[in-house]
Amino acid sequence: MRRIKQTAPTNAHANAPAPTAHITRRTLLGSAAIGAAAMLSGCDELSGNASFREILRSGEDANFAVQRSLSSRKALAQEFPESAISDIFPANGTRYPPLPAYATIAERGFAGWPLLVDGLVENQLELTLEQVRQMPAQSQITRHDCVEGWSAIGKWTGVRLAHLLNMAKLKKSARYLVFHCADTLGGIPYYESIDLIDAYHPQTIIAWNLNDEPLPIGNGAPLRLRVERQLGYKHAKYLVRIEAVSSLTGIYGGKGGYWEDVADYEWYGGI
Ligand SMILES: Nc1nc2c(c(=O)[nH]1)N[C@H]1C(S)=C(S)[C@@H](COP(=O)(O)O)O[C@H]1N2
Ligand SMILES: [Mo]
Repeated sequence: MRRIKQTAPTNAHANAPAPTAHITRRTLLGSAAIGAAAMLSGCDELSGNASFREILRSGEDANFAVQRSLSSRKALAQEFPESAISDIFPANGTRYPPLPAYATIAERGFAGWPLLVDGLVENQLELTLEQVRQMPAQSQITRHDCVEGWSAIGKWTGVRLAHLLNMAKLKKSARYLVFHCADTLGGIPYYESIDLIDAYHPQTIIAWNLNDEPLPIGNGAPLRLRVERQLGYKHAKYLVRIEAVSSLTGIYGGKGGYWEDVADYEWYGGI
């Protein structure tokens, strides 16, 4: 941890304001009135998971604050019409992973790019890009908000993370998904993590297209996470491995993400 803290972050994030300072909370407020019962009935996939059931039980102890935050976590991010898509979708953070193997596979059009789903799963999945692209796809036009103060609207196409998790079958002890990336910033691997609420959220996808074209290298080719209720830094690019874990302790710096480790960004970067 100390080693990481002493490493100077390599881009403008070092000078960024507190991650959520300028982002409004209206999306949370807008859904706060939805009752916990309504939220639970739409929650089949999650309710099959033992650790999530425990969270729900703690919510049943008349802890209204817990129930309210769970129901707002289920709300959808705003979607936009095609006409709202930004002319240019910026690339931020890593724009080209420094690993030599990345350049090699990029030259082959990412043929055979591996995606491993492992950790606390019954069925480890060793997938290729081609297999992932064959999976049921959905598209969504959403706004990406970076803490550096820019936003852009893009159309993302990919498979629901829930689909992959249903194939892999999470063990009861799984509570978080860790997203391992092919790039490093300042020599430190980029990674991110989310909980099971976001993992099964209907807009959480592993995307391969941006605006109906394969992801540009700057935007995370060939696979990236879209977790639409959260800020830009959570959307891991250059995805090679999804690991189910019971705790974030001991994973890299232990705070659940690259920017969380090096600059104390909030682990839940809600928009
Ligand atoms: N692997 C990886 N993922 C990453 C980053 C990165 O540097 N490496 N930067 C993050 C940040 S801060 C933002 S705002 C978005 C930028 O996505 P974009 O390049 O498509 O705009 O990716 C996020 N995911
Ligand atoms: Mo960002």
